[in-house]
Amino acid sequence: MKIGLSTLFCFEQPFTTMLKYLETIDVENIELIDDGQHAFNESRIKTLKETVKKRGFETSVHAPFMDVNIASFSKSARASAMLRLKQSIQYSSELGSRYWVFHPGLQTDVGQFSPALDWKTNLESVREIIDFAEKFGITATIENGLHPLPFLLKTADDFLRFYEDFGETSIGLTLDIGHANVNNQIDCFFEKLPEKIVHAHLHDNHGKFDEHLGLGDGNVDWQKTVRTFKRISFKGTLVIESTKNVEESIQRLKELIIHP
Ligand SMILES: [Mn+2]
Repeated sequence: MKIGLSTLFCFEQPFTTMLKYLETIDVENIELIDDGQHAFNESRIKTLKETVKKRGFETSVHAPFMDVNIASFSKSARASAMLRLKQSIQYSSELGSRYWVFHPGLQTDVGQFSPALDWKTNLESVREIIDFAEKFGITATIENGLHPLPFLLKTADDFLRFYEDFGETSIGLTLDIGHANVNNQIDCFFEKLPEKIVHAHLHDNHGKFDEHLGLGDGNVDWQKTVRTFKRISFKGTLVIESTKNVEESIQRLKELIIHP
């Protein structure tokens, strides 16, 4: 298991500030966010490639998520979301990232009247995304969403249905522990989908909303969680996605991995 850090903790700060953080962080993997002030472009990819090489980081990328709904009924909105995501896949491939993490589609206002169409659109978009990513030599992985946002995939049972409907597929799951905690689903994901989990996001909360706290600052049982990742022989990266107490979270996770 490797330790990673998401740049979510400095997402509100300029790209150049994020680059400065990259000079000092001591982890194996960095998860970059292709959105907001940190959105990729040709020259940023060049700079990031140099920094990543110099620091010896592996990278993963969090796909654009702001106003992106791959299950949208609006043809133009879905097309613009897909275009943006495909551009992100191309940049991430240029960067040499292994995983590219994206969010499932959201139920729209009309979706409550035709939930089958929501579900179908989401499946079609996911198929298109993983095929496109494969062409660019990068692995797309889908993340569990959370309540109260109307994500189509939140619970382990949602994912079981998703995998069943999707048929033969190699798409892996990015298990977001913080999201799963809000949905009271941590144990369910480990029990029902252990072989699907390829990547993980770690942050804490009190089980009510998505606080993105440091590890140990909410009610997630981190010792049990890290032990479970070991038990299922998880080979991927545990990416800390806290926005507070980031250094403390890295140290805590290192200790938990050494002395589970
Ligand atoms: Mn996440």
